[in-house]
Amino acid sequence: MAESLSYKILAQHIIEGELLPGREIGIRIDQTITQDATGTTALLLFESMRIPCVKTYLSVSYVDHNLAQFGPENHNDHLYLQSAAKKFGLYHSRPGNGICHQVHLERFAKPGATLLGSDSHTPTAGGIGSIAIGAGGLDVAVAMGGGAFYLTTPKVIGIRLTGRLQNWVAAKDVILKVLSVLTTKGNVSWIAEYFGPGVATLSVPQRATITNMGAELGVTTSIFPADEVTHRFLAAQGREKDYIPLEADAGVQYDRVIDINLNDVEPLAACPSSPDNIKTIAELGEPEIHQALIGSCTNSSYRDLMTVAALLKGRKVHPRVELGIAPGSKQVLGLLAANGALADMIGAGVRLMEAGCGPCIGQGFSPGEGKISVRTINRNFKGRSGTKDDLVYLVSPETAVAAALTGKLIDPRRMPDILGTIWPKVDDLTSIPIDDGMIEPPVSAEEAATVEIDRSESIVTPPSAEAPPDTLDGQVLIRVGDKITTDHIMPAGTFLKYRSNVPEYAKYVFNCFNEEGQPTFADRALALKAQGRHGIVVAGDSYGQGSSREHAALCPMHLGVKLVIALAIERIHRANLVNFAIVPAMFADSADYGRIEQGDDLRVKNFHKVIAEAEIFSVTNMTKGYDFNCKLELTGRERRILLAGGLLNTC
Ligand code: MIC
Ligand code: SF4
Repeated sequence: MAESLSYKILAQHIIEGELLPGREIGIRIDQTITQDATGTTALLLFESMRIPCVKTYLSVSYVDHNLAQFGPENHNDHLYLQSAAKKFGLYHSRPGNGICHQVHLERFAKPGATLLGSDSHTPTAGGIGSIAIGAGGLDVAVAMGGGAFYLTTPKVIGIRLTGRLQNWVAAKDVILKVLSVLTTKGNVSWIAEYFGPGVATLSVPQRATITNMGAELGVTTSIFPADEVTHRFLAAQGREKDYIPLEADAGVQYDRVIDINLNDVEPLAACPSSPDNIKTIAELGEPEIHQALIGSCTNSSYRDLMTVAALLKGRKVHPRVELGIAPGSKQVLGLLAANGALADMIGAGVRLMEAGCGPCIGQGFSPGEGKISVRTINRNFKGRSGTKDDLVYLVSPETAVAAALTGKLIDPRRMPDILGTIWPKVDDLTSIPIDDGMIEPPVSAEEAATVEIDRSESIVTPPSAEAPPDTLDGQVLIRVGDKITTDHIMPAGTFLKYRSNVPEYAKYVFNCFNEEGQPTFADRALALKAQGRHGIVVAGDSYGQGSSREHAALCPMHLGVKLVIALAIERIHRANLVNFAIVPAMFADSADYGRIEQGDDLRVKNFHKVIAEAEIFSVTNMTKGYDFNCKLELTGRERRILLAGGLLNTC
């Protein structure tokens, strides 16, 4: 039978189960990524498994998120990660070397490999033909120890690309177009596989922009074939030996097909405050902007930034606008410095930022209130920029630079008329001077044995989970709406410094919903815990969208939360809940969501039996005096993990 590319790679890596949509499979993981915001916890959990050395072909620990270093905590984490990498056989990419996904694409990602990363944008490597999946840190730790990664066998959406992008239209516009069709909801357990004649017109970094933002669709991953374009990209990186041609079999029947003619794609924007709130730029009426940010793992490749530099050359950023640029990697920054493009940016008045995540995750460069910020990043969830009621538009580098030069969010195709500029065609480099000096390779086993792990006091061992009680005597600590992201559950930005200290970080669970002068979510949860009772979270559709951060499960767990009841829960967050023994349930009848209020006491009897075998179970609302049904869609493995009190207890 003709097979999709995704199924071919999955079939080569399957260890348990059968490749049948909806069934759980376990796959072997070739490579892993951790980064400093999730990596400290992941490596602490790996340490607790007492495995002397990683068992993957390659595991890389990146430092790219917490570069602001307000106070000692981030630096303490970085030193821990550097020493743990030496001890356990990981590569260590030092701060300043760049964003994990960009560096991984350049230096390590391979067609046909499986990659698991404790970051939701790990599917960036799908641009080179890897099956690259984002997961919680504990799942990545298990994979580092040689354990399988379990997932529901996805269905495959084939996205057929034809034609060629017009000048001024970018790969970012393609993925925004896909988001306008598929939205950020309802795509759990699908893979987006790109195919068709339009594929060959896109470079690897362009493909990676598209697969990167597949994370916003909520799909398991996105993938492109590996072809001559991939071959040239790898050759330029001095990695020709990593190339293998890969594509779907002719005549493959995808579970669904979407057609995109690249000729017809227009410059688009994801408007405040969701990546699927898509409009054409032309529709927006050219609003004034005050800020532009070019960077992030979505759009900070050499090609992106050379395009931007060429447009800035000899011009000045509009006086009302601050333009920040954060290159994706040291390699990109070095190339821009060597060919003079950096001088063109600086001459135009750019605020140059470190090669790292920086403002993408709310670390500085927060926009003023009511001021429009256009950004080439991938998420515009309300408040993620660090400003409560922010107005962030997600756009391509071409659109961002046009806005920065004119002060207005204009269709970049108007640039020739307004500024007399021609479209700069940037060719990919065929050879790149390679300097991996900021990547520390693993040391020998003898040297590793002598390494002392650098563990400061700010690094606190993560608390362990407990098995659920047999009668759940709980209270609804909060009832939230649809599309609640992990940024709502656990804020990032300036709170990132508490990532290695769960008791401290847990004080800020659902921080954006806390009201001044009122007990916080943490206060309410701890008061309940002190009575020997448990917290319950009630949520709407698509709960836990966005990042892979397992702290969105780990911190509520620490506060005594044992049950989440939602209309739907997103893949990575759902897995993290199970890993930390919080039961992820769904309303059997969506009308029951509207009947529950914060503060209601809920009771579930025979909870152990329910977790062990029930598909439907009854919950009593003690406060309002009625019963309602919930669904449990769990595999046998997940049921065992929950009953054992979390994944670590089963390792
Ligand atoms: C993000 O973009 O939200 C992050 C920060 O990269 C997260 C990881 C984290 O919270 O540390 C992600 O995307 O998984
Ligand atoms: Fe970093 Fe932003 Fe990419 Fe997350 S989305 S990895 S914060 S650049």
